[in-house]
Amino acid sequence: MFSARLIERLTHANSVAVLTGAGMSAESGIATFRDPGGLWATMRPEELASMDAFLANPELVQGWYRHRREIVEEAQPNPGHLALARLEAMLDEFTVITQNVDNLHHEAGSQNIIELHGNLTRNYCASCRRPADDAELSIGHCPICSGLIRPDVVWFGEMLPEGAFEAGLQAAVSADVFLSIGTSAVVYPAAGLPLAAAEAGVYCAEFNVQHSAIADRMDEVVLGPSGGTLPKLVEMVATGRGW
Ligand code: BV8
Repeated sequence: MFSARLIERLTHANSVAVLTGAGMSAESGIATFRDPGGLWATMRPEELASMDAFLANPELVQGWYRHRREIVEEAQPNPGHLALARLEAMLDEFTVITQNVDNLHHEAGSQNIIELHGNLTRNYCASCRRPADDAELSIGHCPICSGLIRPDVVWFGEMLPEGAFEAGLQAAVSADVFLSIGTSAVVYPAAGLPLAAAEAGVYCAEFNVQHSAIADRMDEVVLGPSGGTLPKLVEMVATGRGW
């Protein structure tokens, strides 16, 4: 399943960075974006995850995010999320760089998390930027300035949160090992992180159920659901580190 090289490197690593995508949460029952039956399979991203879509039809977009938030609130971290939190506890430096907006890494106990695309459990007013709760997302308008309430996620065409990508890039290129987990690696600038790590000579492994767009740039690809492969990996590393 995974090479002795990967176990060896993780056993002796000081610093590890991981990039996670929707596949990380598939086994928590949250649909991915581009797999058959995924969120985008029935609609195009531009239709819902963009400022244009929001301004054109705010009720539709607000309702979609409220629906996704309800799904996320029911979802639990899966053994893959828990394995990453366990691995973090063993290492001096560990960074979870996530594209996911489902809050599951936080709920799993991971500490050092960079949210590249925001977090679905937060909303704010698009005009005065005051934080808003889900009830206000349902009502749709800010009680202070009557602006539109939106989810705190990064839409297509929007900049990532200030400094998030830069922090993720720094973690990726300075790691001893970089894992790209459950991402199709088609969304930029996030998908540039595994490539930057590979360029910097970091040992890179992809964990996916199929080869992603960047698989051939990785040192190895571990095929299988991450909820199964990550706990096995971490168990072997824990043994190697005497944990
Ligand atoms: C920006 C939040 C600067 C909202 C999301 C042309 C070329 C290159 C780039 C572009 C281009 N045209 C436009 C761009 C830029 C654009 C982009 O990259 N577009 C792509 C689609 C071509 N990027 C942007 O707009 C970004 N901003 O560039 O700002 C800028 C600003 C202004 C003007 C110019 C430039 C902002 C991107 C953020 C968009 N927001 N989400 C929401 O969630 O509603 S993106 C969305 O896709 C999610 O965040 C998601 O995480 C992300 C990536 O998808 P994945 O996570 O990889 O999920 P996917 O379903 O694709 O894949 C799942 C994978 O899991 C699969 O590989 C599958 O095999 C695997 N899997 C399934 N089950 C399992 C599994 N693996 C393991 N175990 C399992 N059990």
